[in-house]
Amino acid sequence: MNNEIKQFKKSLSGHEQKIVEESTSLVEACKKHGPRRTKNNIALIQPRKGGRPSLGLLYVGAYLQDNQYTVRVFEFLDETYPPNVRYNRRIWKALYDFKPDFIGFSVISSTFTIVQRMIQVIRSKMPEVIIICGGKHVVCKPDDLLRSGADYCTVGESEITIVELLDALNFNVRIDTIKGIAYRNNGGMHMTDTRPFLPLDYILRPAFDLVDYERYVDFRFQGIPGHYLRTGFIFGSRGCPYQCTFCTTNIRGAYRERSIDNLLDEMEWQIKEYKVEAFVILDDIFYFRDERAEEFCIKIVKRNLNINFFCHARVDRVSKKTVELLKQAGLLLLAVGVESGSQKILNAINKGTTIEQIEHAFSIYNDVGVETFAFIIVGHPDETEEDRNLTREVLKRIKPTYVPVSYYMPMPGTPSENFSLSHAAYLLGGDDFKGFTYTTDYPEMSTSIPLEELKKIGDELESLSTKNRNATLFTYPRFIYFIVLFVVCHPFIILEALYLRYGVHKTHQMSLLSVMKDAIQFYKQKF
Ligand code: B12
Repeated sequence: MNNEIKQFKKSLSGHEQKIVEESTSLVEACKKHGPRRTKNNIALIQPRKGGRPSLGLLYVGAYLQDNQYTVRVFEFLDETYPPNVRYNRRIWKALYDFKPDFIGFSVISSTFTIVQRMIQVIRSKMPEVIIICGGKHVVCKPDDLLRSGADYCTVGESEITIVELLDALNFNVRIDTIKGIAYRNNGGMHMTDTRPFLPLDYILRPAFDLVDYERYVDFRFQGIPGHYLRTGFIFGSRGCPYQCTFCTTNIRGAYRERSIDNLLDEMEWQIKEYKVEAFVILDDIFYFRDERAEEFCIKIVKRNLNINFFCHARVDRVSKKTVELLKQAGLLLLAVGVESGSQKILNAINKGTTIEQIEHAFSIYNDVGVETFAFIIVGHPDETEEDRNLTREVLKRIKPTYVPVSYYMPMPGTPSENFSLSHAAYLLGGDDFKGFTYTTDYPEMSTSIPLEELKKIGDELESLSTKNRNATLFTYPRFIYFIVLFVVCHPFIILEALYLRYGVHKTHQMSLLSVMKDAIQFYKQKF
């Protein structure tokens, strides 16, 4: 056993060692059965592809590949944009031609209704295939997918669960002993014991080769907001120690960290393999502890990685020394959940921060000269115009670089859901949620402000940014070169985007550049 594994095992607690041993022997046992398997093809489906890869799917893919399953990822595009229907037809054909034994869906709440429809299509076209669902919506509401026709759900982190489940289905092993799954049984849902969390350093890297990761890296403006860099995506931890009422990260989750060396090893690997210039660190909270953030900065410089990065932090955990180190190490943009300028609302969402902490943190960020991405939420049921005025005042005082605004959205399994749905039932006069898509298209679920007005409030707060993130893209000559080339080569895609933005969706952000971004998104997503 090489030194590195010895070192790693030594770093584990007794409990973690037990989990690693159990998981390793389990995976090894499945590998031995491999050659005798009859069902070997698994299709992993991303129902609505975004500008960033779904690493969750690629982590699962890595374990399936490691166990010699034949794995293919199929990424469908958002069909609310008619041109994507043609594109998806090609993906469906590729899926049928692959003749999968298993189909695995990655489901978040905003793609739940899409997955429902896809399961019906698969049930009619490929009745023998076994359908397995995983992902954040499954963590919150596994029965939603089982009642929609899925055979099994893997609940929570599924790297080991998926290997054990497929092995059991291949060799008709009893499945009620497999931790972390749910399935229908005698008319009800049966959920097995919770799968223990794996130490993050033990987990294989995402199987980036299952998607065209080069195209994600080269997407550039879906990377760090306001920047046009070849951008990689990476996790340094999972979960979050906090309990905001609107967030689903912590349902069946727990905050765990990768070692900094393990994280930097993957960064170095992505830089070498994909010529990554910058990273979006996707953690819900990356800058949590000063000592770990400082270790990260010191080692990045020591390893001479020379990259930029974007990460998340909290206003109640900030030291000037660490922020200075983060800037020197390549921090380009720091995302912070400000959420509201009203202490009443901060308490209502259980944010655990104060207005004083917000102001203190931003005085440090602005002193050090770190660009900031200040998340704001509008539309909380208790929010009044006076609360929104407080938010305006605070934003004017703290001067964030960018102010991305989202609408208070009741997420399944979160405290916010119980309130909003009862409120929604009153609004909608009944409890038929068929049209409900858990996307921001339905803020009425939690506030009595009409959508159009809420969007105007959102735009007005967003205009309190000290910079326009679209405009900063023009500081990159490569972006200007790309835009000019795009306009010359793809005039019809731009006209299509104009028609869809002004003719069909009538969305509120009418700036020419947002239309251009749409057009580029349409075009660049088709890979
Ligand atoms: C990257 C990301 C995106 C990307 C890609 C999203 C995607 N997954 O499709 C983009 C930028 C497109 C995106 C957009 C949005 N996102 Co987002 N996003 C994330 C983020 C930061 C990381 C996801 C990830 O890779 N996690 C890491 C892996 C390890 O965790 P995981 O995904 O849960 O995967 C594990 C298990 O769930 C399971 N699993 C997952 N998939 C599968 C599939 C199979 C077959 C199996 C067996 C198992 C399995 O195994 C995995 C490994 O253990 C998460 C936050 C987070 N911490 O997860 C938010 C998150 C998923 N996003 C969220 C939201 C709300 C959105 C938006 C609606 C935001 C908005 N208002 O517009 C949009 C919707 C876009 C859409 N496609 O409809 C919420 C979802 C909440 C919910 N209940 O669904 C999250 C959880 C943020 C939060 N804290 O609330 N997002």
